[in-house]
Amino acid sequence: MKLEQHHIDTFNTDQADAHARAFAFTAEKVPDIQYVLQRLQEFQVAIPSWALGTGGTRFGRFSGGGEPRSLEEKVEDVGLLHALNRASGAISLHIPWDIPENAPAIKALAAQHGLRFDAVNSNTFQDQPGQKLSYKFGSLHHTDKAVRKQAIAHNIEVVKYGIELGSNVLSLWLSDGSNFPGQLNFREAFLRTLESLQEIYAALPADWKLYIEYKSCEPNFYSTTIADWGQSLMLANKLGDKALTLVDLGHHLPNANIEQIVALLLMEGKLAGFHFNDSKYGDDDLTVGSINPYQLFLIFNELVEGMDARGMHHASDLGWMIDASHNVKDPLEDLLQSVEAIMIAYAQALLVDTKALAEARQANDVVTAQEILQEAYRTDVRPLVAQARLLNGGALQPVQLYRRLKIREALIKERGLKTVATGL
Ligand code: AOS
Ligand code: ZN
Ligand code: ZN
Ligand code: ZN
Repeated sequence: MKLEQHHIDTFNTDQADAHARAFAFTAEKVPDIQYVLQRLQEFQVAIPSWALGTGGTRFGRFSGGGEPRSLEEKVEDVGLLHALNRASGAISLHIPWDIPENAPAIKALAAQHGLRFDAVNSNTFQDQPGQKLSYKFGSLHHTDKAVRKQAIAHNIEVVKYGIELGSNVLSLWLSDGSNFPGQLNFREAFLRTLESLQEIYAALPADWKLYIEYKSCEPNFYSTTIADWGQSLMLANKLGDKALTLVDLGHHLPNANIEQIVALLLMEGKLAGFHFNDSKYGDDDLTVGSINPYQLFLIFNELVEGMDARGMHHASDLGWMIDASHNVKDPLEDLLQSVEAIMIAYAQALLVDTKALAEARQANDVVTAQEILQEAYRTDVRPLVAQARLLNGGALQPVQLYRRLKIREALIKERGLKTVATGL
């Protein structure tokens, strides 16, 4: 089965009346509905190639079948998501899981689906077959210069692939750290990381950015060499303007105030963007908005306010990406849910009465300040998000249409039941 525009149009026609009523009900209360719809129509979230298969845990992996067997099929899956929601217009690749053997052909295929290539990700947290030196004790922070050199060369190679694909961001996450006290000299490990990053930074083309992702723990459980936003920011500041701090929502110690971190990184001009996901315990990588949608809204509230204050363009001045995948859902349905959750939080943030909020804050009227935020958060903005999708040519209810058209069944038929996509 091939998803075609007429499937979407027929489905939307069936739902048109119910949608029009719901939209009118919400839109009536929004002072500048055109502004909100335009922002929502522009907003795009990149899909990570490694989320297109069922995620692994170290205990097991249960493929639902029909997973992409090649980079081409990964691009096709993201194309499918984008056709349904018109808000997933980019794919983020991971090297070496996604080596583009024929970059112009992959680029052309992506363009056919209206997709561009978002950040390219390097991998120095696993040893690859045939690799000379091991990353068992880290990569860019390694005590052995030869290992550091190998990891630096890999990152520079990833940039080369990115250039061929038209990407302009290298996104870097290091698992480097230590498992036991005494294992590592923290200061020396940090300085070796900085030195390695300086070499990678020097190899970046002029219009490229380097995103430095931090993570509190895992796979190392005593220390991580880039463990938090302060450590990432220190590196980014020392490196220069192209280096920025990437926030993955699952990478903080419990109860961290992520929205405050976001506000300050943005203020400093050092926020790269996001890996969106949700979590209850740690780096759970659950569907965005499935555990704590209020936190997601509060983050978007800081983003909208902070980006407006700096004259930034919401859709294009930060990197928006999902980093979530799970064991028990159809990955494509999961990704549709994640994008929807992001759009909802963004729409709610666009509804915040910022002027009234500023006045309440000035007067220390705590109750009113809370009421203003929750007024926006408790508005059912789903019809606004659906309307933006409709205007973009997408489906009013992407998951419903995906199921109605039996897309997973068709993918299983085409690709087989025992497929396992490369990834975690
Ligand atoms: C790891 O925990 C990070 O979230 C990275 O973004 C990682 O590169 C990604 O999960 C895929 O490897
Ligand atoms: Zn991440
Ligand atoms: Zn992670
Ligand atoms: Zn994660």
